Amino acid sequence: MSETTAERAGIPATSDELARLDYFEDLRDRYLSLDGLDAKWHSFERENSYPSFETCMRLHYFMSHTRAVEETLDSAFRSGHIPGTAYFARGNEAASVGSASCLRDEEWLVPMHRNCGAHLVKGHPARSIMAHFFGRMDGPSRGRDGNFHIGYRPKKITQLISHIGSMIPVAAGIAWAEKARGTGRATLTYIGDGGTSTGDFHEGVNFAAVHKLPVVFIIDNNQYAYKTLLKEQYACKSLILKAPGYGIPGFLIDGTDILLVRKICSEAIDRARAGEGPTLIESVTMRLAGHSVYDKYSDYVDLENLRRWTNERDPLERYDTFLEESGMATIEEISASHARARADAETARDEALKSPFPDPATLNDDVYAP
Ligand SMILES: Cc1ncc(C[n+]2csc(CCOP(=O)(O)OP(=O)(O)O)c2C)c(N)n1
Ligand SMILES: [Mg+2]
Repeated sequence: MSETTAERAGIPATSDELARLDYFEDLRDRYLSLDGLDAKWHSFERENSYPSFETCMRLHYFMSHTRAVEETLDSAFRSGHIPGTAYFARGNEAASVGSASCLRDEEWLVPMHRNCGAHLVKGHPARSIMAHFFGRMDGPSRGRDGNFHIGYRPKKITQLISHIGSMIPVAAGIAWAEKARGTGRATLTYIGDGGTSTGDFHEGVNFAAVHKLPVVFIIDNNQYAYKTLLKEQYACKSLILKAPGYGIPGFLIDGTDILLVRKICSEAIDRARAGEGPTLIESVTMRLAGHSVYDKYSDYVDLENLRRWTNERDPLERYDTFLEESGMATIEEISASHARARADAETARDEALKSPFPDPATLNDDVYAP
């Protein structure tokens, strides 16, 4: 089926619709675009957005590998191999893999703590990520740090600053440098729904908008900031309504649909490369587990909402179903991809556990202390 002109152009969204916006119900097979105060619904015609078989299966492998890496780390934590704590991103695999898969090798990825999939698809080996979590020498910080406070310079992935919001001005700064050098390269970064309440978010997005910088901002709206609910986080109906305030285009999408994430992000990255400035994308998912491994999620989560998102919007299950129903892949091909993704995660864990701990005598090496 081909996309009609009306679908491409969009159907105006009324202010009444925007005031009643429901992330679960209203983003079924469609997305919202905002160009100034011009808000439009677009239906998503998956049939027009099929990548090649190889790309489809590559995306599948990395989504499955992301989940396998995080589940392997979760059991390693329970076996006592991870000092401190660990944050995982069950439910965010499509948003992370779909977006970061649009970047070129020479472009910078500026991830947050729920973007394991972005690390993996950009080329950060699972073995390095795991060695970092285990506090070993083969991790990028050589045992000095843990959790997702991690970067990987060989693949142009920045180290994460723990203070929420701080990476937005970093991404804007990288994009400013790319623009000054005339490289034509885009930069991609993420922020949580909670992170949008920080001053750094405002400063970074505003600066990028004013200077038309080649950067794409993805708001990973997973409906919680630790225990803080969305209604306690912002008073507008959706975070995408902030885009017109900055004078940049905005898109509100279902972040559990990898083909939609790929379409919207690749278009935003192309605009950045072409010198057309930043884009704000609100990617809605649900954090399908606790804030961290020690969090008693069931104490405060809306269990009915969690059940809906788990049953109907698990990104991996949605993509498995799509691949099979569209005839893109057979059940055997899908199962083989899952098996390889898991086996690779387990091999990475075994290899990472062979890496030594740092020598205590070298504790202060490479550590900045004024
Ligand atoms: C300035 C700051 N305050 C608090 C924290 C502790 N903290 C780490 S993650 C997190 C939740 C952030 O929520 P959100 O931005 O929605 O991201 P999510 O964890 O949901 O992906 C908090 C409060 C921090 N790292 N930095
Ligand atoms: Mg959040």
